[in-house]
Formats: sequence, structure tokens, C-alpha cells
Amino acid sequence: MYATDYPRTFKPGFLWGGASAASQIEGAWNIDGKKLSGAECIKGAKPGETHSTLDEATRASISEAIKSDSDKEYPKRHGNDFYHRYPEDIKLLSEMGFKAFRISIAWSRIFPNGDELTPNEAGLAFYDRVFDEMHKYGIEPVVTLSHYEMPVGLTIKYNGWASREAIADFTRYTETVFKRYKGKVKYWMTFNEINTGAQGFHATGALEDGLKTADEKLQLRYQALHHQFVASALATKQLHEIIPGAKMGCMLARTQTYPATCNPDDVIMAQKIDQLNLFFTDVQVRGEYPEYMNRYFAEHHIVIKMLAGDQKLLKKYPVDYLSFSYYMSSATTAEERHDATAEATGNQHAVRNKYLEQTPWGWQIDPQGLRVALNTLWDRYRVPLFVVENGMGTYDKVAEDGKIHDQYRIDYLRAHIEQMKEAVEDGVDLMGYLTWAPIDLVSFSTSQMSKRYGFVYVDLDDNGNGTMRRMPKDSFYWYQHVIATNGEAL
Ligand code: BGP
Repeated sequence: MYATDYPRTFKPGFLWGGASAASQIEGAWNIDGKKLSGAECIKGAKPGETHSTLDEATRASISEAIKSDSDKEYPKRHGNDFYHRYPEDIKLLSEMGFKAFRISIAWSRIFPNGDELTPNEAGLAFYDRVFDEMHKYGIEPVVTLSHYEMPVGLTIKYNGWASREAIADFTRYTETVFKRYKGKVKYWMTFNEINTGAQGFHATGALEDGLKTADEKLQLRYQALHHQFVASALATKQLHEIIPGAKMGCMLARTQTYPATCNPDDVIMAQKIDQLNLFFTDVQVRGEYPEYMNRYFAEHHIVIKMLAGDQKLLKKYPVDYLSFSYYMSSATTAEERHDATAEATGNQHAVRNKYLEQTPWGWQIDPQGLRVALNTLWDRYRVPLFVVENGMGTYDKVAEDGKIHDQYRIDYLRAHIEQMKEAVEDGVDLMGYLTWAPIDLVSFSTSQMSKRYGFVYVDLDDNGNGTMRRMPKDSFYWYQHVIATNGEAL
């Protein structure tokens, strides 16, 4: 007889919680020995600006950004003041019943310029305090080693990940934190949304001065990504040696894509776009460069320089689990587009999907797309999956009663959790669900505070004014109940 555990529900020990990143919460960018990271050199965007336009501005102004000590022009320098308010913040998360909280370590807090031989003790001590505070409430830390975070010193020294030298500096940093937090952190991931390295500076830490054609830029970006793959494999090896039983994940920005029509031209293009996304998990989970990339590299005149032994290393040290962010889906046509939907999804062939609503930033809301993504990734890789970002960035208003009634956020999250439940019933092995982001923080792509994601409102505006006071929104109490019932009461 065919044995079945259907219907399935979220497993015991399911990691319910939320996620954040150092450069969007900590602030204290130049305190206790810390120096600048690339993220902290990216200015606030104006409406309509995205990663690519921001990167352009950063390229033009990096030296100016380094000289500036303004945290108004560069909002990631003040974050939401987590550096000083972490006890209050973690207490709020514990009140919601969090089982896990994802933060990232700011590399530039541990090795301020990136190339020091000894770490900065004040930086290490800060994360000790943060992890201890989480454990006080039984919250499991989930740690990203690099969330768009590279000491800007390494951009200046050798152009970030474009140089193979970055691998040695990164692995000195990872060895340091694995040894230090051995008894405190079990779940790790290497590079946040590694696939966005194909878009530029914010993820590669590499400037593209003097590169004229799109292909020249792709050459630099994919070479930088190869260095990240190797660094990630080496970090996985180190982790398993230093903390037996600890788990290393990769992290993919998954924008599920559909063919816009059943025209085979659209279907083929959707498949190509999807391969460009799954390339990253093919390398990090299967441990090898897939054949379809040879064709892509040839068509774009890209030659990846590898050392003897790189391929073996990738094969030998794949990740233990696959984590991903999911916010939206896209619909792909054969034709190249440059409209708002293409910008929002990072897919140059994307068109508006008439069946979906979208946020004020053009992110198309598609809960069922999460079910499709989970099934696709599980079928292809057969390693545990972990949703480490999902949420609705939108405007919130403090009502006359002094509260924040964010029913739209509850609706968004409920619909996504329902679909996640369906995927679990479909048979997907799912470790946990972390929303982006439990406490309002600075948006990465826009640098605005007003694009809010939290269960907790932070009194801070786009110009850096406000008391930073924390106020639970309606969604705070809703999510508390979701966790208490292990996702049964939605
Ligand atoms: C992901 C990033 C996060 C986060 C989130 C929301 O791409 O990993 O850092 O910011 O998206 O995006 P945004 O802040 O641009 O709204």
C-alpha cells in the first residue's frame, strides 16, 4: 500500500517569525569602530527610481558618499536604531511569539575596512548581546552573512566581488563569526538574494566605471558572482567543520514568472527568464553550472575565469537548505519591455498581469505564485525550503484613535500563508516562514521609511524626522494568533 501522511500541516518546530537586514535597521553606521558599507553609500531614491538607477547614482558619487556623514541623505545610516533599541524590539517580537528572527551581521562592523587581520571586538560583542537577547525568549537566530553588505574599503581596494581577493577576506570574516557564535547560531545563509548580483553594485560591491556595453557589465557581474559562489562553498565547508549540525542556506529572490500568453514564443521566453533565476540555485544546491548558461554566456560574450578546483569545490559543498524571498510574480512576453512592470520585477520582458492587483510600487500581489514557487523549487531540488522574506510594503497611517489599522497587510499575509499551507499539503518540505519585516525599517530599493512592512510602526519619516517610537499595528495581534495556533487560525 502507498503510505501517506496526507493531509499535512506545518511541522512541529516550524520557524515562524520575521526577517531584517543590518543596513536597514541598525543605524550606528560609524559607531564602535564600524566603517561604511556599500549599502550605506546608496542615497534615497526618488519615486520611480530602482536598484539600477540607484546604482548609477552610487557609481557617480561613491567618493562623495564616503566623505559625507549625512544620515538624512543616506537613510540606511540611521536605520530604525536597532543598534540601541534591540532589547525593546526583541521583546516585541517575543510578545508575538516569534520562534525565529533573521538578522544579518554587518561585515563592516566585524572587519571595518574588510582587510584587517584581527576583528573588531566591539562589533562582535554587539551581536553576542543580540543573540543572547533572542535566546532569552527562545527565539532562534537566522543569520545572513552578507545582506547587500560589503565594507566599502574593499570596493576601493580591489572593486569588491569583481576581484577574486574578496574570497579570502570573506572567508576570514565567516570563520571569525562561526567560531564566535558557535553555541548561539544554528541557521546561516551566505548571500542575500544572490541572483540580484546580475543587476549590479548593491549586491556585487563592484563599480562599473568605464564599462560601456550591457555585455561588459554582465561580464563583470557574473565574474563577481562566480567569486561569491566559491566563497559560499568555502563558508559551507567551514561551517560544517566549526559547528557540526549547523545548517547553511543559499538565498534566492524568487519572482515567479508565467508566460503572458500560450504563444510558444512567450513560453520559451518565460522559460529562459526562469533559467536565469534558477541558475543560482542550480549552482548552490546541485553544485554545478547548468548547460543552458553556456549558451547565455556565449551569446553575451561572457567568459567566466575559474581556477582549477573551483568546480569540484562547488560540487562538494552545496547548501543544506534553500531559502528565498517572495513578494510578487511576473508575466513574460517574447518582446523586450522597459515599462514600470519590467522595472518592478527586474524582468525586462515582464508585462502587467491583468488578473492581479499591485502595490503602489507596482509589485503584483500573487499568493498562488508562492504555492507555484514552493512546488517548483521542491520538485527541482529536494532540499528543505525556507521562506525568509514575504510581506507587503505600503503606506500606513496612524488613525485618529492613535492606532494603525493595517487590514490590507493582514489580508496579504493571510492569503500567502493559505497558499503555503496548500504547498505543504502538496508535499513540500518547508522549514519556516519569516515575514519581511516585523518592525518598520528603511526600504532597500527606495531608502524610504514610508514604504512600510512591519507589524510594529516606527515613528520616523522619509526625511529622518521622528521619535523612533514603536507602536504595534493591528497585524501584530493577528500574527500573534497565527503563531500561537501554528498557522491554523488565519
Ligand atoms: C528584498 C531585500 C530586502 C528588502 C525587501 C523589500 O529585495 O532582501 O533587503 O528590502 O526586498 O524591498 P524594498 O525594501 O525595496 O521594498
